[in-house]
Amino acid sequence: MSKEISISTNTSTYKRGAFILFEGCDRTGKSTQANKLFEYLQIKGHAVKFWKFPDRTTPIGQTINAYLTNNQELDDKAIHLLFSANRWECMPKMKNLLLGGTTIIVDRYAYSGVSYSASKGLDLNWCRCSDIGLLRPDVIIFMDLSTEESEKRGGFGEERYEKKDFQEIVRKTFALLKEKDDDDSLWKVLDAKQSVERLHEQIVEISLDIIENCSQLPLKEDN
Ligand code: DGP
Repeated sequence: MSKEISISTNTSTYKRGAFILFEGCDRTGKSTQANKLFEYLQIKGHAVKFWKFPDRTTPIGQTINAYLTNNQELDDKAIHLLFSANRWECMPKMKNLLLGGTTIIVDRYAYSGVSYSASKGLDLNWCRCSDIGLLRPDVIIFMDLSTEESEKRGGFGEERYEKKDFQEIVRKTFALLKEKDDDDSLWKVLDAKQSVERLHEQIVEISLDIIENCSQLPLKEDN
Protein backbone atom coordinates (compact mmCIF):
# COMPACT_ATOMS: atom_id res chain seq x y z
CA MET A 1 0.00 0.00 0.00
CA SER A 2 1.11 3.57 -0.50
CA LYS A 3 0.11 7.09 0.49
CA GLU A 4 0.40 10.12 -1.81
CA ILE A 5 2.38 13.26 -0.92
CA SER A 6 1.08 16.41 -2.57
CA ILE A 7 3.45 18.60 -4.57
CA SER A 8 3.39 22.26 -3.57
CA THR A 9 3.14 23.87 -6.99
CA ASN A 10 0.38 25.26 -9.17
CA THR A 11 2.03 25.28 -12.55
CA SER A 12 0.73 22.75 -15.06
CA THR A 13 4.21 22.53 -16.62
CA TYR A 14 5.74 21.38 -13.33
CA LYS A 15 7.59 18.08 -13.54
CA ARG A 16 8.95 16.15 -10.61
CA GLY A 17 11.91 13.80 -10.87
CA ALA A 18 11.62 10.01 -11.00
CA PHE A 19 12.78 7.65 -8.27
CA ILE A 20 14.49 4.80 -10.12
CA LEU A 21 15.61 1.96 -7.88
CA PHE A 22 18.02 -0.91 -8.60
CA GLU A 23 17.63 -4.01 -6.44
CA GLY A 24 19.02 -7.53 -6.41
CA CYS A 25 21.40 -9.93 -4.69
CA ASP A 26 25.14 -9.31 -4.44
CA ARG A 27 27.23 -9.23 -7.65
CA THR A 28 24.31 -9.00 -10.03
CA GLY A 29 25.56 -5.85 -11.79
CA LYS A 30 23.33 -3.30 -10.04
CA SER A 31 26.04 -0.72 -9.45
CA THR A 32 27.42 -1.07 -13.00
CA GLN A 33 23.99 -0.54 -14.54
CA ALA A 34 22.97 2.22 -12.13
CA ASN A 35 26.17 4.11 -12.97
CA LYS A 36 25.72 3.61 -16.71
CA LEU A 37 22.16 4.92 -16.49
CA PHE A 38 23.35 7.90 -14.45
CA GLU A 39 26.00 8.77 -17.08
CA TYR A 40 23.51 8.30 -19.93
CA LEU A 41 20.88 10.59 -18.39
CA GLN A 42 23.49 13.19 -17.50
CA ILE A 43 24.81 13.28 -21.07
CA LYS A 44 21.23 13.63 -22.35
CA GLY A 45 20.80 16.71 -20.17
CA HIS A 46 18.51 15.32 -17.45
CA ALA A 47 18.78 16.65 -13.89
CA VAL A 48 19.91 13.45 -12.18
CA LYS A 49 21.60 12.31 -8.95
CA PHE A 50 23.03 8.95 -7.92
CA TRP A 51 22.43 7.47 -4.46
CA LYS A 52 23.81 4.28 -2.96
CA PHE A 53 22.57 2.45 0.13
CA PRO A 54 23.99 1.75 2.55
CA ASP A 55 25.45 5.26 2.49
CA ARG A 56 28.70 4.39 4.30
CA THR A 57 29.80 8.05 4.64
CA THR A 58 27.48 9.01 7.53
CA PRO A 59 28.19 8.03 11.18
CA ILE A 60 25.43 5.38 10.97
CA GLY A 61 26.87 4.22 7.62
CA GLN A 62 30.32 3.83 9.18
CA THR A 63 28.93 1.44 11.79
CA ILE A 64 27.18 -0.50 9.01
CA ASN A 65 30.46 -0.65 7.11
CA ALA A 66 32.30 -2.00 10.17
CA TYR A 67 29.60 -4.69 10.46
CA LEU A 68 29.66 -5.66 6.76
CA THR A 69 33.43 -5.91 6.70
CA ASN A 70 33.34 -8.16 9.79
CA ASN A 71 35.07 -5.62 12.02
CA GLN A 72 32.11 -5.26 14.39
CA GLU A 73 29.44 -7.65 15.66
CA LEU A 74 25.87 -6.42 16.17
CA ASP A 75 22.56 -8.00 17.07
CA ASP A 76 20.51 -8.83 13.92
CA LYS A 77 17.66 -6.52 14.91
CA ALA A 78 20.03 -3.68 15.84
CA ILE A 79 21.82 -3.77 12.46
CA HIS A 80 18.47 -4.01 10.66
CA LEU A 81 17.35 -0.79 12.35
CA LEU A 82 20.65 0.92 11.54
CA PHE A 83 20.25 0.11 7.83
CA SER A 84 16.74 1.56 8.03
CA ALA A 85 17.93 4.67 9.91
CA ASN A 86 20.55 5.14 7.20
CA ARG A 87 17.72 5.42 4.66
CA TRP A 88 15.65 7.71 6.89
CA GLU A 89 18.52 10.14 7.36
CA CYS A 90 18.61 10.65 3.56
CA MET A 91 14.84 11.10 3.08
CA PRO A 92 14.60 14.90 3.39
CA LYS A 93 17.32 15.42 0.75
CA MET A 94 15.87 12.80 -1.59
CA LYS A 95 12.38 14.27 -1.27
CA ASN A 96 13.61 17.80 -2.01
CA LEU A 97 15.51 16.64 -5.07
CA LEU A 98 12.53 14.74 -6.49
CA LEU A 99 10.09 17.58 -5.85
CA GLY A 100 12.64 19.98 -7.36
CA GLY A 101 12.59 18.00 -10.63
CA THR A 102 15.74 15.90 -10.22
CA THR A 103 15.59 12.19 -11.05
CA ILE A 104 17.38 10.00 -8.53
CA ILE A 105 18.95 6.66 -9.32
CA VAL A 106 19.18 4.58 -6.17
CA ASP A 107 21.37 1.51 -5.76
CA ARG A 108 19.62 -0.66 -3.09
CA TYR A 109 16.90 0.41 -0.66
CA ALA A 110 14.31 -0.93 1.77
CA TYR A 111 13.68 -4.06 -0.33
CA SER A 112 17.28 -5.14 0.33
CA GLY A 113 16.67 -4.18 3.94
CA VAL A 114 13.75 -6.56 4.35
CA SER A 115 15.18 -9.35 2.15
CA TYR A 116 18.58 -9.59 3.83
CA SER A 117 17.27 -9.32 7.39
CA ALA A 118 14.31 -11.69 6.86
CA SER A 119 16.72 -14.17 5.25
CA LYS A 120 18.52 -14.36 8.61
CA GLY A 121 15.27 -15.56 10.16
CA LEU A 122 13.78 -12.29 11.40
CA ASP A 123 10.04 -11.93 10.94
CA LEU A 124 9.30 -10.37 7.54
CA ASN A 125 6.52 -8.11 8.84
CA TRP A 126 8.68 -6.90 11.72
CA CYS A 127 11.42 -6.11 9.19
CA ARG A 128 9.05 -3.99 7.10
CA CYS A 129 7.89 -1.80 10.01
CA SER A 130 10.93 0.46 10.32
CA ASP A 131 10.72 1.43 6.63
CA ILE A 132 7.03 2.41 6.68
CA GLY A 133 6.71 5.99 5.42
CA LEU A 134 9.87 6.01 3.31
CA LEU A 135 9.41 7.35 -0.23
CA ARG A 136 8.14 4.74 -2.63
CA PRO A 137 10.16 4.25 -5.83
CA ASP A 138 8.52 4.78 -9.24
CA VAL A 139 10.17 1.64 -10.56
CA ILE A 140 12.24 -1.21 -9.16
CA ILE A 141 14.71 -2.59 -11.68
CA PHE A 142 15.44 -6.02 -10.26
CA MET A 143 18.65 -7.62 -11.51
CA ASP A 144 18.01 -11.34 -11.34
CA LEU A 145 20.90 -13.80 -11.46
CA SER A 146 21.37 -17.34 -10.23
CA THR A 147 23.71 -17.69 -7.28
CA GLU A 148 25.98 -19.96 -9.36
CA GLU A 149 26.47 -17.11 -11.85
CA SER A 150 26.97 -14.37 -9.27
CA GLU A 151 29.52 -16.50 -7.42
CA LYS A 152 31.66 -16.62 -10.57
CA ARG A 153 31.87 -12.82 -10.63
CA GLY A 154 34.89 -10.99 -9.17
CA GLY A 155 34.93 -10.05 -5.50
CA PHE A 156 32.21 -12.46 -4.37
CA GLY A 157 32.83 -13.61 -0.80
CA GLU A 158 34.61 -10.51 0.49
CA GLU A 159 31.79 -9.19 2.72
CA ARG A 160 29.60 -10.67 5.44
CA TYR A 161 26.58 -11.66 3.33
CA GLU A 162 28.43 -12.97 0.26
CA LYS A 163 27.85 -16.66 0.91
CA LYS A 164 26.16 -18.89 -1.66
CA ASP A 165 23.52 -20.48 0.59
CA PHE A 166 22.55 -17.16 2.14
CA GLN A 167 22.28 -15.42 -1.25
CA GLU A 168 19.98 -18.21 -2.42
CA ILE A 169 17.59 -17.42 0.45
CA VAL A 170 17.85 -13.67 -0.21
CA ARG A 171 16.88 -14.21 -3.86
CA LYS A 172 13.80 -16.18 -2.78
CA THR A 173 12.87 -13.49 -0.25
CA PHE A 174 13.09 -10.78 -2.93
CA ALA A 175 10.72 -12.89 -5.07
CA LEU A 176 8.33 -13.14 -2.13
CA LEU A 177 8.38 -9.36 -1.66
CA LYS A 178 7.51 -8.85 -5.32
CA GLU A 179 4.68 -11.34 -5.00
CA LYS A 180 3.32 -9.59 -1.89
CA ASP A 181 3.54 -6.10 -3.45
CA ASP A 182 0.11 -4.52 -4.10
CA ASP A 183 1.55 -3.10 -7.30
CA ASP A 184 3.85 -5.72 -8.74
CA SER A 185 3.95 -3.76 -12.06
CA LEU A 186 6.42 -1.58 -10.14
CA TRP A 187 8.94 -4.41 -10.49
CA LYS A 188 10.85 -4.88 -13.74
CA VAL A 189 12.73 -8.15 -13.45
CA LEU A 190 15.71 -8.35 -15.82
CA ASP A 191 17.82 -11.37 -16.63
CA ALA A 192 21.19 -10.13 -15.35
CA LYS A 193 23.06 -12.80 -17.33
CA GLN A 194 22.65 -10.71 -20.49
CA SER A 195 25.49 -8.52 -21.74
CA VAL A 196 26.11 -5.17 -20.05
CA GLU A 197 25.11 -3.32 -23.23
CA ARG A 198 21.91 -5.28 -23.83
CA LEU A 199 20.84 -4.70 -20.22
CA HIS A 200 21.70 -1.01 -20.49
CA GLU A 201 19.44 -0.64 -23.56
CA GLN A 202 16.49 -2.18 -21.71
CA ILE A 203 17.12 -0.08 -18.61
CA VAL A 204 17.28 3.15 -20.65
CA GLU A 205 13.96 2.31 -22.29
CA ILE A 206 12.29 1.55 -18.94
CA SER A 207 13.75 4.67 -17.30
CA LEU A 208 12.81 7.17 -20.04
CA ASP A 209 9.29 5.83 -19.93
CA ILE A 210 9.11 6.21 -16.14
CA ILE A 211 10.64 9.71 -16.19
CA GLU A 212 7.98 10.80 -18.69
CA ASN A 213 5.04 9.07 -17.04
CA CYS A 214 5.63 9.92 -13.39
CA SER A 215 6.47 13.59 -13.92
CA GLN A 216 2.92 14.80 -13.18
CA LEU A 217 2.14 12.18 -10.53
CA PRO A 218 2.43 12.78 -6.78
CA LEU A 219 5.26 11.21 -4.85
CA LYS A 220 4.18 8.28 -2.71
CA GLU A 221 5.19 6.90 0.67
CA ASP A 222 5.25 3.20 1.53
CA ASN A 223 2.79 2.26 4.23
P1 DGP B 1 26.50 -3.23 -1.38
O1 DGP B 1 27.27 -2.02 -0.94
O2 DGP B 1 25.41 -2.89 -2.39
O3 DGP B 1 27.39 -4.38 -1.80
O4 DGP B 1 25.68 -3.73 -0.07
C1 DGP B 1 26.38 -4.18 1.03
C2 DGP B 1 25.76 -5.41 1.62
O5 DGP B 1 24.75 -5.05 2.55
C3 DGP B 1 25.11 -6.37 0.64
O6 DGP B 1 25.50 -7.70 1.00
C4 DGP B 1 23.64 -6.19 0.87
C5 DGP B 1 23.55 -5.75 2.29
N1 DGP B 1 22.46 -4.82 2.54
C6 DGP B 1 22.15 -3.70 1.86
N2 DGP B 1 21.14 -3.04 2.43
C7 DGP B 1 20.78 -3.78 3.51
C8 DGP B 1 19.80 -3.61 4.53
O7 DGP B 1 19.04 -2.64 4.56
N3 DGP B 1 19.75 -4.58 5.49
C9 DGP B 1 20.58 -5.65 5.50
N4 DGP B 1 20.46 -6.54 6.49
N5 DGP B 1 21.53 -5.83 4.56
C10 DGP B 1 21.62 -4.92 3.59
